[in-house]
Amino acid sequence: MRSCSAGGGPEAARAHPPEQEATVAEQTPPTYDPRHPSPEHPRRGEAGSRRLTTAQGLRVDDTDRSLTAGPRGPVLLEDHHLREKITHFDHERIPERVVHARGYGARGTFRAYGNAASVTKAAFLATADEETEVFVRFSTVLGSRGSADTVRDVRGFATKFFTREGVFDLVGNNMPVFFVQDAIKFPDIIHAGKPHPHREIPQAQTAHDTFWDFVSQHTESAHMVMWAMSDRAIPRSYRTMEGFGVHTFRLEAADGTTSLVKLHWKPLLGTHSQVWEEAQITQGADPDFHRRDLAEAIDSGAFPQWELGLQVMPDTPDETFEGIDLLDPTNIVPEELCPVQRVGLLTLHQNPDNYFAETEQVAFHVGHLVPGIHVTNDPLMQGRLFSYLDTQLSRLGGPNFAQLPVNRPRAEVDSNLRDGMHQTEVHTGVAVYKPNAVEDDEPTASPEDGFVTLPTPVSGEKGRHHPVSFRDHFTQARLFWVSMSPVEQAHIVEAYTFELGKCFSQEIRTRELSVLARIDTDLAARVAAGLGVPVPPPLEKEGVTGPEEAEPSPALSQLPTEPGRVDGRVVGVLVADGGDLSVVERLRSALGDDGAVVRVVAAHGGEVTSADTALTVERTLLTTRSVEYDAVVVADGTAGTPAGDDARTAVLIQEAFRHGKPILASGDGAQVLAAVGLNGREPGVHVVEQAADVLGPLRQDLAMHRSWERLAALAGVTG
Ligand code: HDD
Repeated sequence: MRSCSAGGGPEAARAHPPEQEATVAEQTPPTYDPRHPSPEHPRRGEAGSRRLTTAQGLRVDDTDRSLTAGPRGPVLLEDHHLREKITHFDHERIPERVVHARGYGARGTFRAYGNAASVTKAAFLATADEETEVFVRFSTVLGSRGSADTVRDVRGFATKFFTREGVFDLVGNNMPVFFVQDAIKFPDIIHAGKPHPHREIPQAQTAHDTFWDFVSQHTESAHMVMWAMSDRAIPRSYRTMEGFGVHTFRLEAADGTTSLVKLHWKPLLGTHSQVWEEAQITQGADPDFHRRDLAEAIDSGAFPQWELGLQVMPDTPDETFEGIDLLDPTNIVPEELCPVQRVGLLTLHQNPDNYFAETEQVAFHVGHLVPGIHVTNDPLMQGRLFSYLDTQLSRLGGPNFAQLPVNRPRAEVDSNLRDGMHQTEVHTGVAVYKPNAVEDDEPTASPEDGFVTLPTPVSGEKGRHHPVSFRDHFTQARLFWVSMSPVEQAHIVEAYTFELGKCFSQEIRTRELSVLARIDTDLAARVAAGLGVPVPPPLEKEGVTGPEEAEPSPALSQLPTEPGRVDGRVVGVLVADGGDLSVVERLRSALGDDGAVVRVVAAHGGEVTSADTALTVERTLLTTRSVEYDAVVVADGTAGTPAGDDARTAVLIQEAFRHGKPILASGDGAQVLAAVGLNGREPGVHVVEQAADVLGPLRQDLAMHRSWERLAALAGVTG
């Protein structure tokens, strides 16, 4: 079967002898795959029988040479394959998300424990052992789609639950509060944080004048800014981040009782971060650090897991709890006041097959709710209910984005929504209205088990209000500050000093320092000292109150209180030809079952060999950097070799040291440490006699994430 219009000639005939052609039946995938939603119209054939075609299914004879009039003649307009190929390419990009443009997704399942039934009738939460498919997208907020993963920023944590009652989207962040209380300010805070419009710099960061100009004047942001300056803004991995629904939701149980509820994701690997210098180096050494980490962990079977947690509070008329206004999204409810109850387990076990089709086209919306979960009058949440649908219309080019494979509900869809751009359904029937006598009034509404909005009372005068309970801007910022350990406080001081140090306007710096002075005098004094300026008096602002004295909330600190899991942790082992290579095998067999990865690092590529062993080199000193590892081991036999003597080895060890990572040396590896001034008596640095002795201290240190004692000492604080 040859086509004249595709330019088939004798050559093409030779390329496709008739006996090798696959039949249409052979091209049909055998099983239904939700990502290829139309089994009648398969896009791919079986491996080994795939043929390049045009968008119309026409087989292409040659995709590398345009149709020309003679070997040196002009290209002909009639070459449809050329025009289709170029036009399609020209339109490959869609507008990136205005915020959260840089993201990475994964598929998984959510399994309910069933104990949430007393709080919500949502089937995916209330039914014990019910499994629900999910798609999760993690993101940074400010950077463009091609920006680096490890910038200082808030991380998005958006989860799409494909429940049997419809799609529920939990569009959260890795921080439990937000910068502004009212959605009307969202464009302003984002404009202030994004690159300056005239030069479009700086990319993906808040360390510039417009951001600090905004937040120092909108002091409701003080609490969120404190989170953004903390280690939470530079996570070690998406797998080690908490997630939060931020707003208070109203949950409804089967018996009609309602509660005010905050939602949390608790990572089973613990909550861990990088340190700032490490995050900065990672931006250059591996801009894809977080997406690579997640993809590799899933590929290797170290599936990341989070428990969904609920803080359940009484649904009182004033919508407060212990004096905290639950409609103000700049407030948390400390876990010590209202414990987080775990109600289900999220497991991410599958990477997307196609970044664009899935991660880019997934469309979340705060208004995608299921029976048993309701929104509240939080003014930030109310604005979001408008924004997400609106943005998908322009981002995805029309109202039918729910039909894209990644967004398709698993619950049956039977609506009277019709037509529009990119309609892929072939709707049948004529009665697309209600009530209708033509088709038995179907589909019918479900007043009993459909989504029924709660009849919550609404009253008040129209106006642009500023409730008194929204005016305390500082108590919770102070609460966060006093809940941090000294080393975490030192990191916060460093972050404020870095960011304000990047501002050019002295007025803005001084104004922000006056905000800090209102939160805590010590914090303000330390940042001012770093900037080399005097501490201004605490900010005075009409109509703004706080801080009240606040009890610390230990749950906010990230310092581990006990050893954690080491899944996906990476240990770099520096080895040399002729050295003791046994340490690699020992560590692999001991840590491999826990999902940790051991990488061989050497001076050269290929293999390193010793008497009876040969190991494949995975990283050389040219291709690696310390940020790739959670711990560094220097094997016996490395001293005096090109690996041991290389200046980049010294940098690797010095960086690992500054970033609080476990460092171990066996045998003469001690001399390599000695060359950078380490003797094994420093916290988290171990010099052992032989390879067999490495494992114990390494496992212990990895499980605590970092040497906190060393990080504290480096920061000049104790504890
Ligand atoms: Fe938003 C995307 C989280 C406030 C408007 N937001 C977006 C994403 C996350 C959040 C995780 C990325 C979703 C994805 O991966 O596709 N946003 C939040 C949180 C907020 C918040 C936790 C406060 C509690 N957002 C917020 C406000 C507005 C928006 C107040 C507007 C009034 N957000 C958007 C948006 C985005 C978005 C413009 C951009 C792309 C998209 O929606 O799909 O509509």
